[in-house]
Amino acid sequence: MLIEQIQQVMRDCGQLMLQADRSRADVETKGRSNNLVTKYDKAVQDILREKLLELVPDAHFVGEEEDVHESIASGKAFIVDPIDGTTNFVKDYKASAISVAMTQDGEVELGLVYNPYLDEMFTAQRGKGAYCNGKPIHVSDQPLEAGLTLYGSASYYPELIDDSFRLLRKAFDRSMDIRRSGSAALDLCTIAAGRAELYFELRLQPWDYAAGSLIVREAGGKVSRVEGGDIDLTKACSVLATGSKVDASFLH
Ligand code: 2AM
Ligand code: CA
Repeated sequence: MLIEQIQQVMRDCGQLMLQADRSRADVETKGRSNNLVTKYDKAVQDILREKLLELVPDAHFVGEEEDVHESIASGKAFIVDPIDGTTNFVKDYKASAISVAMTQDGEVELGLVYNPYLDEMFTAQRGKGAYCNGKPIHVSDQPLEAGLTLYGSASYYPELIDDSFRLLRKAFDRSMDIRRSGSAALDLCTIAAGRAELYFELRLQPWDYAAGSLIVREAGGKVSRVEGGDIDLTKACSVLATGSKVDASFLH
């Protein structure tokens, strides 16, 4: 089955991440000095492009490290982040993941996020539930007062930092505590698995959230923009994900 074949490709890429010689990772900056890319981001993306297009030859391919982003509006497309959490990868913080979504006519049909450090493979097919290593997962049914808030600091966008911390303070006041992982894809899977109740970040790219958004929804959670309205897979937008008993309207 296609979803199993994709998982195998992602597990192989995970081995490459685990075995990486980070002293020779060729760390470069893109734009601001905190926006990093390594030769491993590029190597993993090259493998994903080759192997995924072997599996689905007529699909378009959109990857973080690609210069040209093909259209996802019609037909099949892969939206791929070879290493989500690159700063963590460079620091050996061990919280990074490979994220692969497959869309059909602009809608996510398959979402997979693989965390090689914990050997956790999160998967979802539209209408068929969400799984971690083959076991069904569900979002938390706890209210925020008994919950954890995850957030991304939008550190790449200076104009958003004040707003991020203002909203964080509001969420902090309403939850038990806060956590910051540095990988949006893993944060979304953490919500899907019911390990935390609320996640937000004020600007992400589609490859950061395409797969994770389906995994959250299939696990019974809600995904929207922080300000309300649906997320967009064609351009950067904010992302809010919550468990089933969280009222996040205080963030709008
Ligand atoms: P990345 O590690 O793949 O670059 C951290 O706050 C999250 O923001 C990570 O998932 C990171 O993905 C993502 N992110 C969003 N926009 C980014 C940008 N312009 N540059 C780097 N990371 C970005
Ligand atoms: Ca990345």
